[in-house]
Amino acid sequence: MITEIEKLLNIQIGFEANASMQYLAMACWADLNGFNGIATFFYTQSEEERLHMTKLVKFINERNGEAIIPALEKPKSKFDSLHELFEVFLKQEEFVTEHINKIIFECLNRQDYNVHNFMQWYVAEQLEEEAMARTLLDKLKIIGDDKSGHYLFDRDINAIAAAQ
Ligand code: OFO
Repeated sequence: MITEIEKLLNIQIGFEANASMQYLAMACWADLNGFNGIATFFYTQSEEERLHMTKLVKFINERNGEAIIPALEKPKSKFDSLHELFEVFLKQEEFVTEHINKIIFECLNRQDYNVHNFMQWYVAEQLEEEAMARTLLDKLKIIGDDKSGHYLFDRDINAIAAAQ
């Protein structure tokens, strides 16, 4: 594997790991604030990000590269509102998409079509996750400060996410 691409994939391992921890912290916040549906949603997101990380680790190692497991950043764990919680979700996904695009760009630049092919799975995944984060944030904007709206959002979030 081309060294520069391997470096970028290793950086991506860290981003996926940090996303997993961020969503775990968000699940905890939701749990503590009585939003059980939202907590379940973020526990699931956290697990998914961990799988994205592992997929990269295995891919690098299987191709004679060396996956490097990085230290984790401390995630944000306090949120002022549901709105802020989901804003962080969307920003996190946008950040990851940006780096994935960078990897794709470098793959094409350096003609590494194997990694390019592998990364298409991440491109599709990011499209889905960003769309979901935007939909959820849009719904919260409509709900505003309405407490019963928050109650229904919490009750229905996993169904909304599954329907995406
Ligand atoms: Fe790893 O899928 Fe989003 O961030």
